[in-house]
Amino acid sequence: MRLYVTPASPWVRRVRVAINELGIADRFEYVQTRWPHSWGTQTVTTLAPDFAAATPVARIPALVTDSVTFTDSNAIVDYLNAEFGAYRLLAREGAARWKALAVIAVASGNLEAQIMRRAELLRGDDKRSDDFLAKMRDRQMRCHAAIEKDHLASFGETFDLAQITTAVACGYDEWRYGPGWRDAAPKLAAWYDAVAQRPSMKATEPAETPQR
Ligand SMILES: N[C@@H](CCC(=O)N[C@@H](CS)C(=O)NCC(=O)O)C(=O)O
Repeated sequence: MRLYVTPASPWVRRVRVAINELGIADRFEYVQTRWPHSWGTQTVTTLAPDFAAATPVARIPALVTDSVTFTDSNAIVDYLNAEFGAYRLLAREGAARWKALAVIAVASGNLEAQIMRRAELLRGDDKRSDDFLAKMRDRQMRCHAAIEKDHLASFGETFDLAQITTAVACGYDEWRYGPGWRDAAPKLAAWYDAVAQRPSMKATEPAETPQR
């Protein structure tokens, strides 16, 4: 299987953490993608031909298997959880599934805000909207606080997809925007400091995307 990646992407990271937690990292070929800083607002015309051919969405992660191509992290982790994880990272059905999906939706909303904020920042001083940046930051802080208030106490022993997505949202915020998020959710920050030591998290710490 071929997984298109970059070390800066939190969506890629949640897939890679899931892969490492499932112990199946050696089943994948990891293909590094390259992006110009204009990716946030302009069509990227310099994508490698194999990547462009694999995904009309032209975003990462994308997973190419012998039988199917997935162009979204949710579809990828759903596939890996079912095919290789015996539903260990996300319950197949029932209350446990709905509870996890509720957490994932908040953590993903947080990640979307962080990526939109990043794209806006890349537009440059003269074009960016301070109102939009503030709106995204407010969403991030609300999401961190809501996970702390509504979900943290019920996190179980398994570092599952709900926890993985939450940890990746914390980690990206810290890496891109600094420790300010910790004020919004100090208990979540303490939890994050512990799970950030897991080998799956250590092996996938963010780094800047190679430029093209
Ligand atoms: N909902 C998608 C989001 C994927 C996404 O936004 N990826 C970003 C990298 S963090 C990307 O490829 N952006 C390039 C672009 O938008 O042109 C997922 O879960 O995979």
